[in-house]
Amino acid sequence: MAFELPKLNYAYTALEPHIDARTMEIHHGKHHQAYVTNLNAAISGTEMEKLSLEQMMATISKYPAAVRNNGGGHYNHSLFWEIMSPDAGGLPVGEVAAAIDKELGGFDKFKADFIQAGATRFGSGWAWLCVKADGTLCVCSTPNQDNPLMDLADCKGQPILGMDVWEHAYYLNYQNRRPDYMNAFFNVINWKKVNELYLKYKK
Ligand code: MN3
Repeated sequence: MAFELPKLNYAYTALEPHIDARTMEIHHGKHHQAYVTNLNAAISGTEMEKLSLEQMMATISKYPAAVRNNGGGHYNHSLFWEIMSPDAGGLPVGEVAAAIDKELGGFDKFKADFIQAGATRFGSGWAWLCVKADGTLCVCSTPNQDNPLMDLADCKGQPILGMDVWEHAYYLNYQNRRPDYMNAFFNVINWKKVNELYLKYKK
């Protein structure tokens, strides 16, 4: 079964002024669509067609670079659209808020560490908040379209929040100012959704 570009739950304009409509339109309609198209082309007619995206990530070291890059791109962006919302921002809610306080030193420390993870990712990549195998939270980053579900990743876990720090995520509005974009991203984080994912994946 071929993978498909997921629809957004909000309009391209909905995250303004933090993320502008033109960036959203190109990011979703062009970049993410290209990952989906290229992933489908890479797995067409192979055994990989039978795998779920999660199964593919877990054994990604066995597969060609096109599957790693485009499969990761499809997984990462699908999560990214879900954990943003126009009526969002503010502080974490629910059980994930308590876990951030207990395990990551509180919201301010988490935010600083998360932004630091994005800022120190040279070139392109992602910053993550993950649930580790032992059920605790961690902050880390991965290069390119890798993610912590991949068997070859340096940091492993189930991502429940991801921030895209590729230039295509912010360049039209913020040019080279990645820190400004990362701070603005905190105004659109859908903490209700992040908490749902935390409850789903925490052991
Ligand atoms: Mn992107």
